[in-house]
Amino acid sequence: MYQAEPFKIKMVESIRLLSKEERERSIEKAGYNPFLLRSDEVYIDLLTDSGTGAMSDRQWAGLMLGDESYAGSRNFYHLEETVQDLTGYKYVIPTHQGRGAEQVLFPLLVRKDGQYVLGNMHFDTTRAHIELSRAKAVDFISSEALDTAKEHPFKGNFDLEAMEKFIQKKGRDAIAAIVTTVTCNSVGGQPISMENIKGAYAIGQKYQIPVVIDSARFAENAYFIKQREQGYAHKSISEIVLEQFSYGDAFTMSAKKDGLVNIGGVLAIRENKELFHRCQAMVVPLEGFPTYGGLAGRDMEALAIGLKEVVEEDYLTQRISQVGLLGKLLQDTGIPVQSPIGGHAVFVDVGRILPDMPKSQYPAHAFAVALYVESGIRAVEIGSLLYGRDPETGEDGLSDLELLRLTIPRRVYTDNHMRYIADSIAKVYAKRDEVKGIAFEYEPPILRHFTARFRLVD
Ligand code: P70
Repeated sequence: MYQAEPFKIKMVESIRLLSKEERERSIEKAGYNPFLLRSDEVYIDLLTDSGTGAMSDRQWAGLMLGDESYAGSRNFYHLEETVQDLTGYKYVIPTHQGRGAEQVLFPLLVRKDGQYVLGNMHFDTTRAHIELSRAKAVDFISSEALDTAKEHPFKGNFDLEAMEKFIQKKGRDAIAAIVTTVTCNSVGGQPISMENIKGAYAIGQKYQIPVVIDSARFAENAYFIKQREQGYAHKSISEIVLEQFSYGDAFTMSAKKDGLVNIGGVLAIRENKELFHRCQAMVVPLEGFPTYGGLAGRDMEALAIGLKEVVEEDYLTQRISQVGLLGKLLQDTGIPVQSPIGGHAVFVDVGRILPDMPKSQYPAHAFAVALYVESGIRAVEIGSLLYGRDPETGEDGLSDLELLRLTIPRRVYTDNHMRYIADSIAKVYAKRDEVKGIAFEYEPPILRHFTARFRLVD
């Protein structure tokens, strides 16, 4: 039985496809970096699912209930209560977005320079905050994730054995924290099983290492657990979410994803009052007074409502199946994608499409440039460009995978848009021999992909 969207559309926003000549001029002006395009130059924007979703009528109504008091806003208490109910965490601090929570928490967890933070796979801003705190981020993603053709229900899982061996080798004092990222963004929005989340926490407990859950896409992960993990089919999403969070000591959340808001974040501590007090002290100079943390009262209200909507199963079914539809359309035309399809995006394996292009010419980014020129679609590279250089050796081209992420905003595009996207990718794929590599004109020292400029190479 086909399931249609559990919403109808009350307001629309026009989008326009520029001519091919205009698109060529736009991308050249943007230094061949899709991040530097103006959004008016983009027809379908698949750069990110972060802050790009559509709010519901209830959330828009919530904006009108904003209490903009500097201290003690009623919207803070609504948010606090909602987060406590959803996650079981006692201490809740709003932040302006996910990285706001990271910049408060990580420097407090790293006790001395050169400590390690271990993760299934850290996302780029998380990695940056770990490095800014003078620690080193190490990934222990399961080997299945790196073979995009291999079907596995939980490709976001840690290789727990390898992580535990690393802890034993370095000694527990060398480890600042374990970060469990749900879903695992960098390998394709791939879920991590409850068993594995629990296993990472058990290791944390055994060696007394704090476990932080990077929870940007917590509801999508819970949905996959319900679908795929034995023993969860009959549980509600809220029950699964609560259990997921129980295997952590703190969490950071970019609420711009599963919070269903355009801006916002959360830092929460389960029960460590002392850590909470240290976070509270740091949030004041970095983000704002602890009852607003960089958000307007109205933003906190919209977030409290969004966090209730995102665990509705009808919503998640449509969300995950729309991403799945795009993935299936691509698979049906023989385009290699990370399989099974993840929660928030389809990841095209450009490494397999352009096997002869050197990593130093950033094949997935080159494909993104060609896709924009072909169709006005903006996608984003998740590969060697985003990965960056080794901070010690300066070595480049280090990513195991060269992926192009087609990130689907929540409640924004229709299935017809998915069909247009699939057709456009197929067109570039058919002409893949003509895709030109790229080289730096300007390379920023940190998080280089956001602001770099390039030229095409033959
Ligand atoms: C994305 C964005 C943000 C993110 C995340 C995880 C698992 C923390 C954060 C930081 C970033 C991005 C990437 C490419 C293009 C545009 C934006 N992810 N943890 O799209 O949260 O952005 O709120 O500070 O995925 O994946 P925040």
